[in-house]
Amino acid sequence: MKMTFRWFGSNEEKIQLADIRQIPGVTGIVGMIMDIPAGEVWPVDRIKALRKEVEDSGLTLKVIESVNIHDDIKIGKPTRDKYIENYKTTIRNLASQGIEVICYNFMPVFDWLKTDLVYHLPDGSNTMAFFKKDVIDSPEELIAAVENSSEGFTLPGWEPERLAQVKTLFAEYINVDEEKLRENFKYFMEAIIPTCEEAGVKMAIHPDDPPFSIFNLPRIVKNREDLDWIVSAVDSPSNGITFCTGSIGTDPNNDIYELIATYTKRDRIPFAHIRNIKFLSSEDYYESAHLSKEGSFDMYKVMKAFHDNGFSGYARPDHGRMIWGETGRPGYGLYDRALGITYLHGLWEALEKSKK
Ligand SMILES: [Mn+2]
Repeated sequence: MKMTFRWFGSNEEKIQLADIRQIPGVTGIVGMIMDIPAGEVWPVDRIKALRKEVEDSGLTLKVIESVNIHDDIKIGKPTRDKYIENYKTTIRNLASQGIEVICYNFMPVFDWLKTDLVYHLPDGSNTMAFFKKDVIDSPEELIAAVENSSEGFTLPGWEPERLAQVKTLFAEYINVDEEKLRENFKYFMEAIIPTCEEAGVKMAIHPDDPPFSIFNLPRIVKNREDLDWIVSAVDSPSNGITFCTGSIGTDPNNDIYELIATYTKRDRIPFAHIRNIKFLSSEDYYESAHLSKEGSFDMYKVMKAFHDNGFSGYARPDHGRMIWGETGRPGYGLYDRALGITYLHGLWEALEKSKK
């Protein structure tokens, strides 16, 4: 396991690379370039500059999260071929700078969804939460609510250029059901995987968050059946999964320990998001501290499933709470993610040593 920390770039962050460097056991950054719209080529010089900045701080840049997929690819419009060619160029450009893993998702219109970005916990900290009853019927209203509580930060997956087109996009997805979305996924993967194999890059799809349909949009990364289909759609080690416990695990029917074991064994998890959540009902939850007893997952079992099946990929603690008065981009503070990392390392060390 190679432990990393997501960082949005010096123009986007209060958190300094020098601070991340001091978290024990963190070797690398999960990077991104936020101002490149989906569909455009990532220029080599931009990637090189980011890499230099990260490496100058004593960290590595091996994982990018995310290179977003243009909606024309997901919808299957004739223009998709142009965007697929751009994506292939981006893959080559990233590989030329040492990138090994690209995290992405295949969710229509927008990315992850929480209904409360500042949910207060009894200990005085706050965190993100999801209450199914609060999923507002109109996407516009929901977007306004998210924007109002994002503390002024651009949230990954909720970029302004994307939100501006929401209405148009909804209309374009009217004829895209799950079957059609799968077809379009396969078309995309068949086109890019040879490039990935050649360049030595692994694609790692992030599960849908939440793992069920919202606003009647199709979802194809929700459960074991979906994951099985995805990894078989194009059978290549470059077609992998970002195993996110806090997304796929929010459906209580998904046995995350079994899923981790299955896909680690098959060498299809190049990247993992490891966090805990606390269920308040079978549908509602908040993102708890990482500790098993603070949430609903057995984090020892999570780490054991990775460990015992030979996980050697990149991992990050995913989200954290806001603690000690920290403010910033919801889910992405410094302190609680650092605590999470240290705890995950503790579990890992115990697993390593008890093996002998
Ligand atoms: Mn995640």
